[in-house]
Amino acid sequence: MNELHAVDLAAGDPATWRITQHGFDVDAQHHSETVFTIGNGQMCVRGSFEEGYPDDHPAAFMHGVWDDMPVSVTELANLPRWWGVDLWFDGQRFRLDTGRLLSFTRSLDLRTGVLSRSVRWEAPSGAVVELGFERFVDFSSPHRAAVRVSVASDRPVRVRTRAGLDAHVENTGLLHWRLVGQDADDAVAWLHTRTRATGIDLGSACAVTLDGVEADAVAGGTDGVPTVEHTFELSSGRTATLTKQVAVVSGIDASSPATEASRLARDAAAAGWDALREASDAAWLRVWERSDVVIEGDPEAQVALRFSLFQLLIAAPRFTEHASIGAKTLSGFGYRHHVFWDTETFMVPPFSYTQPEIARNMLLYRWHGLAGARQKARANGRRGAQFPWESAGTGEEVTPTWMVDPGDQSTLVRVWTGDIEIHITADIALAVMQYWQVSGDDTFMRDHGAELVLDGAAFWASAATSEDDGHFHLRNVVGPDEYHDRVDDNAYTNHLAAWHLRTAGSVAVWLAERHPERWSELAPALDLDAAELERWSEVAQAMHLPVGPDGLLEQFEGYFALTDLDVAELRDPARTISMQQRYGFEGIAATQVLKQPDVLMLAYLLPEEFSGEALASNYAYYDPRTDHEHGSSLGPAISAVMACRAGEPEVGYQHFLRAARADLLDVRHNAGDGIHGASAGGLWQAVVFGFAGLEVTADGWHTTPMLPKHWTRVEFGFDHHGVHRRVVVEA
Ligand code: IFM
Repeated sequence: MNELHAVDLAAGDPATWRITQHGFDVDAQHHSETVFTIGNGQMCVRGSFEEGYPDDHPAAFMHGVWDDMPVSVTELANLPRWWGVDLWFDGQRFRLDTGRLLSFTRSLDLRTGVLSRSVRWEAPSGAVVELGFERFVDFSSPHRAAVRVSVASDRPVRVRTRAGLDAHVENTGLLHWRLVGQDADDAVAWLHTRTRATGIDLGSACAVTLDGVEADAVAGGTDGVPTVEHTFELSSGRTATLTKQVAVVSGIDASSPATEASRLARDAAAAGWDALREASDAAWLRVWERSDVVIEGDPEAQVALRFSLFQLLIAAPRFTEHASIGAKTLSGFGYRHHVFWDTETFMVPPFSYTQPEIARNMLLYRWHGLAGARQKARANGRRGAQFPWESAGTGEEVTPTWMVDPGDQSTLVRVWTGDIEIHITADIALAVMQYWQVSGDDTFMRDHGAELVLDGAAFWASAATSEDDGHFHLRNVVGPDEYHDRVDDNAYTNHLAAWHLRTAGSVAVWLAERHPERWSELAPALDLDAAELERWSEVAQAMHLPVGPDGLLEQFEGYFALTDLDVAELRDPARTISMQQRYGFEGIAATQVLKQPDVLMLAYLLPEEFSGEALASNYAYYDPRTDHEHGSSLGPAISAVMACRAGEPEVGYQHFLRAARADLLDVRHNAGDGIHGASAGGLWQAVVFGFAGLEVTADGWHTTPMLPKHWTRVEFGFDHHGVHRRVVVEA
């Protein structure tokens, strides 16, 4: 088992609501910055220290604040640093790489999103200082956050504090901000910046107060760094507390964001820390009442699931329908905040079931991106809407075309996903249908969902090519298993395309019958007539969907002829790199090893297409050929569900642990780039759809539980057609 990397997941409640770190481990700095990310569904901040540390990756991101970059096209601009507090004791700057660290504890309360840190530090002068840090991002409203620092010393000490804003921030070397204006007085500092390429204005402000000592505040700062400073004598036995009430507002939300941010910060200071905490805590409580999942008998599973839900909840767009959750959430620079199929397939379902308003926002983000999807389809000579493999602010394709080969940093490799990983269009339709099925939200379906499904179907009907064998084919695609790209007739893609076409046919009938006014508006706009609907049904029926003995599907044409690697090598516990790193891109593509479930992903999403026998034969064939340990982080949670469906919950539990540990234990050594959002969403699915076996159908819902043997009870809620249901599964 992996070491707990200084994250102590102690047993028992309230430990199962808390991530605690004892001692500072510089080697795990980037990992712990990710783990201790907090936020409110609009803005997130990594757990970087208030005072900074050499080679830290400090960052905060806000939905919508995109700026251009080379190669990856666009990314969210790292916000001006608003959480910083610099401290000097007897003229010596406090930072953990100086002086002597006597004790360090950091703790994230998942119930309230408050991050706290206690540090006992001996200054180079010999004074022993106790410092307490707390910060939270107000969960009750989009723009506010607060930081509080308390200091006490074992002997009289002269203290200088500097709290402000800093525009000199970067996205791993790239600069995104121009300075527009700044100022500070003895209570408030504010900053007005503008993104360099996209011209988005941002106002940041902080109101600074000091309690427990008498000290004059002085406005200060340098270009791009407005500050409020205090200097005072601190006698031993006294505690001074500095509070920084912060507001960050973008030009997307206000016409004068700097003025609005200053107003919000001053108001927050007048209301005080406790009032803001109360509002924020109450908002968290309301969310947890619907989202929490209780697992009894397994504290590690419990805390890991709450942590995953917490990370999704802070990144999910609660205040806008123009944003969604990127593959690495808002917690790091990984994948440049781009939105993949990870979102609809892995992250939307927990929201559809527990926070439907948020799921709706995420699906509306795709609806707002329809123009980009249509443009992509047209550029490829197709009809309808072809959703981008990676999307950002506008819904246009933003997948980079080349990347550095991780195995050989001097080489570039062509990235095909943006060109031909087309299954995302059906994945989005599936998320729409799932949301509709569980929420019963006909209004969304009438006004937005139907358009997403129908225009996606038009894409499939134009993308599938009719061949002499009498079938329609989808050639030169990438399926979920990216160890094999540029393949023909990927089973996942073909089956989902056929499902999408059939489903769209039913949606068209529903819309025409139930909402004829909307149908008569949409049909001409999307160029839908009887002939087009007929073609959808013809393509779906004649799609090339070969089935082998016992219902075994070939992952793509020619897959079974590839080299079958020794399973022992794949399962070798000593292996620490992915099979692709070991064999290279071309080498692994010549084998049957999978990066992540592909046919089994299909069986997971469309179980009605698999008989019991077909499920068993596909599971028996593909599961052993999957690079579970070092392949994609998207795989393990789905493998957990499939193991349950194959009647093997203990095997499922081993997969579940891989997903549970992805970020908390940094099992892939890349958590520093940000949370694996798909793994986090998949973890909820593993528990709810796998171990608890929840299934919602047109006729209602039921469970077929299959708990790991040491789990004694699972309890969760979900909203079914507006009614909150509670499910309790006991061993
Ligand atoms: O979308 C995934 C893909 O399935 C595997 N590679 C990483 C992407 C982003 O998480």
